[in-house]
Amino acid sequence: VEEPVQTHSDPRFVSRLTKSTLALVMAGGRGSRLGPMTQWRAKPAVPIAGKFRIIDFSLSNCINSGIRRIGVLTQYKSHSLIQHLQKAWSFLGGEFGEFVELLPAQQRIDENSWYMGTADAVYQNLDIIRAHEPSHVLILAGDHVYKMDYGRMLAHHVEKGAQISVGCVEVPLDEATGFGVMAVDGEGRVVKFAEKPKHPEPMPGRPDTALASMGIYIFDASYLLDLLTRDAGMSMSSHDFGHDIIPQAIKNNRVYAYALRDVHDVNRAGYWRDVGTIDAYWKANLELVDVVPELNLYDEEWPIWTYQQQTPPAKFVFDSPHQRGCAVNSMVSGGAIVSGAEVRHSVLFSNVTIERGSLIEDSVVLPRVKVGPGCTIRRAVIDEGCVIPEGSQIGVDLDEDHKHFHVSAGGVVLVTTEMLGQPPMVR
Ligand code: ADQ
Ligand code: ADP
Repeated sequence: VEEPVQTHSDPRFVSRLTKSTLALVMAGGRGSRLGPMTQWRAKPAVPIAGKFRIIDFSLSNCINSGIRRIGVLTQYKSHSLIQHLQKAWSFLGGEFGEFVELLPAQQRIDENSWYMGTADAVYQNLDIIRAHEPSHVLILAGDHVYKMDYGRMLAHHVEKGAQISVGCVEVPLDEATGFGVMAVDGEGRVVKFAEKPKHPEPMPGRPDTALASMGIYIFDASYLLDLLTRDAGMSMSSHDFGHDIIPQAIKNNRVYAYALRDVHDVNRAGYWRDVGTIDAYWKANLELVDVVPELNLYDEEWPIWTYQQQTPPAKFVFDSPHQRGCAVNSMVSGGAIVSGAEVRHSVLFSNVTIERGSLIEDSVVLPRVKVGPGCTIRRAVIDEGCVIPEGSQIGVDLDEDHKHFHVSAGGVVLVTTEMLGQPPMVR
């Protein structure tokens, strides 16, 4: 067991903390607002940004922060997620006490129950947590897209003498009802916490803004064990961090907020997206195509790790005198072939093929999609493995699209294999 860490005067202050922390990534939720996209896979396994899966962001943040003991709690439709974790994240083999460990819903405690709320998911793994003897437990969501140095949050936690820290971010008031909304005192201590309130409270003097929980928490390990054991015995509890544990804890315990963004600190600029809806998912992908995107995937100091299939380079073929093979303002992944077609302001994932005369605009095209000749696709998300027949018009006439596909509130058309009458191709 590590020496207790106290102050910044210890040169290894942060590295001691990260080393003695166990991260638990919650990857079992359904992500139901993504609708048909999560019919075959858990939300953390949804492909994003050309060649990643959503969960790669939280896991990369851990590695880049120096937290290398990680458990991933899986449950719902986890096949694709587990496959990805095994291919991409098994390099921490345990030799140096470092690991990415799968913690499937395993009915360890009660044979009749799968995980209920998020706190229950952690409670079911209590003996595993105990065995690792961490000083702190960092609880993360596997379905957020962001870069964050958890080392700074741990340091803040210890300096404040907190028992729990809650990561938070300012959000527009009209979006706040989807989050845990909190209020803090002058010292940053959380004094109010309402999970998904109907009428969220704005921040003092900021009528259009609310302080939202990112759903990520640091706990002193011994304190977490106590809290969860107590919560498990309460029949009225839904065993959820946002609904039960945090609102209860602020009454008697030292719960502090840690802001992802801080206007006074350039190192805390903080990009964060909960890509919970089709519109948010579409937008988060296309933002990456901006000349200088808010989320820089090319940052060598904070690499996002993933599994990469071996693919040949992307290829652009000039098909006939009138038909170009090109992509502009776009990201195109390996194995893609754009033949006599045009791609504008779009993201093409691995092994996508676009045939002659087709136009793809403002769209997100997932791995192994085949677009036949003469198609127009605008403002769309085309799910993994779809085969788009010759001459299809998607995102051109939304009334027509409504009949066959899923049209989001923001007018983005989602096409899945199922809607095309094709077998699922999710990997
Ligand atoms: P939600 O995101 O709505 O709110 P929830 O559905 O509990 O919370 O999911 C949190 C994370 O845990 C997700 O990554 C999900 O996949 C995962 N998860 C859910 N149930 C699980 C289970 N049984 N086993 C394993 N993993 C599970 C939360 C907080 C809010 C906060 C938002 C920010 O409750 O206060 O504002 O996150 O997005
Ligand atoms: P940082 O300093 O945070 O690394 P940069 O300004 O260097 O950010 O930009 C990050 C990435 O954004 C670059 O690696 C590059 O891919 C892309 N980028 C930035 N400016 C341009 C530009 N003018 N044209 C095309 N891509 C750009």
